[in-house]
Amino acid sequence: MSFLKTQSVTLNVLRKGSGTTHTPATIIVGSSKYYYATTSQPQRKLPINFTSIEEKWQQRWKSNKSLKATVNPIKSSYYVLSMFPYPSGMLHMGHVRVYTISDTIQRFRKMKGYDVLHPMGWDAFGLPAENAAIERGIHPAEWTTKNITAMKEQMSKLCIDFDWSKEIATCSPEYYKWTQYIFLELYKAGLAYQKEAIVNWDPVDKTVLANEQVDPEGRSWRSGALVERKKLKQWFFKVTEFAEDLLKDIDRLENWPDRVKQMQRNWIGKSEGAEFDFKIKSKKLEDSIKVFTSRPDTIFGVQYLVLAPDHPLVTKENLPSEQADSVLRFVEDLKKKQNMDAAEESKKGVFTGLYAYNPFTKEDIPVYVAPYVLSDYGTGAVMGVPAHDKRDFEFCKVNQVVDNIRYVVEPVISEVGKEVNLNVPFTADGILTELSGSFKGMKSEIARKEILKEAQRMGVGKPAIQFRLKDWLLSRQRYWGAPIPIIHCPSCNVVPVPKEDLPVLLPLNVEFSGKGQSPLARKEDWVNCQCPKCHSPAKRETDTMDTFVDSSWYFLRYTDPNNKELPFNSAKASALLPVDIYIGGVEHAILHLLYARFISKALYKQRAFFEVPGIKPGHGEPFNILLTQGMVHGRTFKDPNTQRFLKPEEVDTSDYANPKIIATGESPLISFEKMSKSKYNGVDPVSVIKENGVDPTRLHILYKAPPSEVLEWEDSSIVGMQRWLVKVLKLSQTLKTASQTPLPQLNSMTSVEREMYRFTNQTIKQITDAMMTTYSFNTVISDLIKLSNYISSTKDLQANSGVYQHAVTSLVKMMAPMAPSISEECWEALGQEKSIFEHSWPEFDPNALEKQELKCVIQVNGKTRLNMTISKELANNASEIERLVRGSEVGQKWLSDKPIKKLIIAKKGELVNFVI
Ligand code: ANZ
Ligand code: ZN
Repeated sequence: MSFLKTQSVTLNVLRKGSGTTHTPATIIVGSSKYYYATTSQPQRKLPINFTSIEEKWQQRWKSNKSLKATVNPIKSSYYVLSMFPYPSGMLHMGHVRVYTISDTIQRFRKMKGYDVLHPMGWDAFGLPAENAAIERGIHPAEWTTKNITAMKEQMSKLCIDFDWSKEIATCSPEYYKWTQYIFLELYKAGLAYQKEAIVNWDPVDKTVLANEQVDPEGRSWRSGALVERKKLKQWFFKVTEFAEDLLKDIDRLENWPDRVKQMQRNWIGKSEGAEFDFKIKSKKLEDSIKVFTSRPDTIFGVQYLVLAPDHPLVTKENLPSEQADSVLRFVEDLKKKQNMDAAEESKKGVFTGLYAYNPFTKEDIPVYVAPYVLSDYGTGAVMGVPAHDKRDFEFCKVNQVVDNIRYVVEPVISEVGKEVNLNVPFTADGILTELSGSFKGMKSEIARKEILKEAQRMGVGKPAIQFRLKDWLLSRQRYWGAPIPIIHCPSCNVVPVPKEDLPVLLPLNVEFSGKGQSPLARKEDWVNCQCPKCHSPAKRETDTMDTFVDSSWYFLRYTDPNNKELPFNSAKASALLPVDIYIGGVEHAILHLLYARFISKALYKQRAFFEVPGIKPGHGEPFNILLTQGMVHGRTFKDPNTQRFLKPEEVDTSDYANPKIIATGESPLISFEKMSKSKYNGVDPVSVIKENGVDPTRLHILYKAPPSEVLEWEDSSIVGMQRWLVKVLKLSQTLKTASQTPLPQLNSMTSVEREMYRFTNQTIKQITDAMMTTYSFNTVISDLIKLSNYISSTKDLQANSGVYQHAVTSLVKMMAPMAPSISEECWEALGQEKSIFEHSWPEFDPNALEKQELKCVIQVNGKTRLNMTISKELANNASEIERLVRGSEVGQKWLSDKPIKKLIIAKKGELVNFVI
């Protein structure tokens, strides 16, 4: 998925109506100049050459056929998925991080005996390719293919073990044929439809723009023209049909981060309340205005109604003739407003001349039109309660609707602040005042129910639920995407392309100017076709699908990537879904994951795949565990005087901790920030690997921070990982000549052996746990370092001890998922013939975990006098403990020959108190 796609343009995006501001991001495009922080560290002297060892093993793995088989294929399948990248042409550290994590998990699972699926592919449609075509004259297909080749090459350097036999590219006809097929399935199920929607229109280039192509001032990124809002027919997926399921089933996602779940809940935004009818008082029309409110308890405070500017009532025929012209002029002016978001923020409105009847207060109240009421939420009309809603309050003031704002709810503890502040609305729940008739004195919560009951009785209202979630606008007036498989016929209207005619191929021979209609619309020989129903001349749909459609089902295709009959075989998909663990950036927390959930649920409902009973999370949820990885931040230098970002060549970093600005000799300001071109703080993964080796880099990434936290990239500390790997390799080499010795029985181990065996097993237990449940690879690595320190500090055990050998082999095996090449090298040094990945993960021996010795605190009359290590078997043996204490010098001193009145053994033998 594209970190890059969301980063592909340096513009700010404001999602309409949500108030969510997406942070501006920066382009990292294949061929553009990109500054990398220099990795000019003093050359380190290391006794091994990581690159040559890594190359040796990569070669061997390639030719080793038996590696493809799982170690012990009795266990079930395990699907490890990392979000597929947008082929920008260049890997960045974020990619390296995500694939290192997924590779570690999948190698571990393979060694555990699972039949693992770890696929990779390309999210290959999208705007940057089209822009490359417009700006540089390269065909999007060519640009994309080149980038894929380049990135695959870079990936191969990272030693990531992807199953390339499952590779997919969303821009290939073999893939998008099925994206089109799924579109048709949804169409057939009534889940894809067309309606008018507002799009960003560039009046200079005469083209539709994506939201990302409109800057915060509302100007086109290319022409600089102020973008207009135009209504065009667009295609939608009916996500709202699944709103309730998408919301409810979030509770099933036990293994998703809470933060992501909350973001999804907020996005879906369920709101419960009521719909009220207000009868219009007009000779011209017999109608009522329906409003949606979340606060039925404020019905007595309704002092006016407000309609959205494109509410169906707002027409010349419906409005009183004195006001009609001015209202329509107001609405027209709004359409021309450059910045609609600002317009919606504005509380200016216009009186329609209409009045409506509030059935509770029995008053006629004025009806207004204003842009702060959105046409696509609720009923597109609101009841104005200035006393209790902030927006209504402001509207009332700005337009001088009424001068007595009527407070119908007051704070519960009314004694204290009985006087309501009339300069602000009171928006909380409270107690209904005497202005609420028979509902006076009720708490808001109860009043909501009672008023609703009364409204139902009078036939003027009913309970209602609203979702903030909107249907998914999926059509794009763009070339580089999957064509929507629809034909428009003058007599039959909208006709789906018959499935046997799929794919609707994207014609390659088109012209890219970036102006006017999309290249597809201008390609007449492609557009003109025959209606599949009546065979008369017809036209193809020229819109293509949003790339989120491509990525909303790719994980299903991986389960059966070469299927020529269907998008995937249902039994195959059912066997592998839900994805066991999905790893990717948190920037996809909302849209991608929501769309993938929607498509999965829609296909699941059609039984395109099903669930093996008992497998969580169920109900067509596609992803079981979600691991959202944090960003990689780069070391950033700024001039302390000007705050200007400094380029790598302006800073002398030969002393890593004390960099100097070359021109002035001053110390720059140092911070860690999101890597970006404009901050010159990017790090090129390929050169990092070249310089430091793959395995040290992988370990470094995993060690510096837990997966979900920000990683502050400092390649100066990779050397720590290099040194440790060298140490483990040496440790393995000490065993080279030793003959392999079996593990002795627990009870025949010496105490030194017993303790090392315990330590090793304790480490296996902890690490296995972390690899299965917490993914805290940083603690895994520190546990491995502790184990290797323990092994090398145990001087009493020789290389030919079975316990010692067990400790070293376990250490190397547990290192293998994270540092595959060096672990193989160690494994070979240990005299092993088969690849380490053909061996299984070490199992821990629960019997070994108990400590054989007790650290025992000896007290005399409650005062601590002595610490002693005793054998565990003696823990309850009072006379033996007494003998040992008396036998020691200190014990002898405190006890001398005095008789023992009482001997108290507490804490399972860890505390012994002699009362004398
Ligand atoms: C009267 C009222 C009184 C309201 C009060 C709120 C507080 P949520 O909870 O987010 O769903 N509303 C309804 N439709 C709207 C539209 N199309 N455009 C703008 N605002 C709209 O918000 C529901 C509330 O948002 C509704 O409840 C309505 O204002 C407003 F003390 O009705 B309320
Ligand atoms: Zn026809």
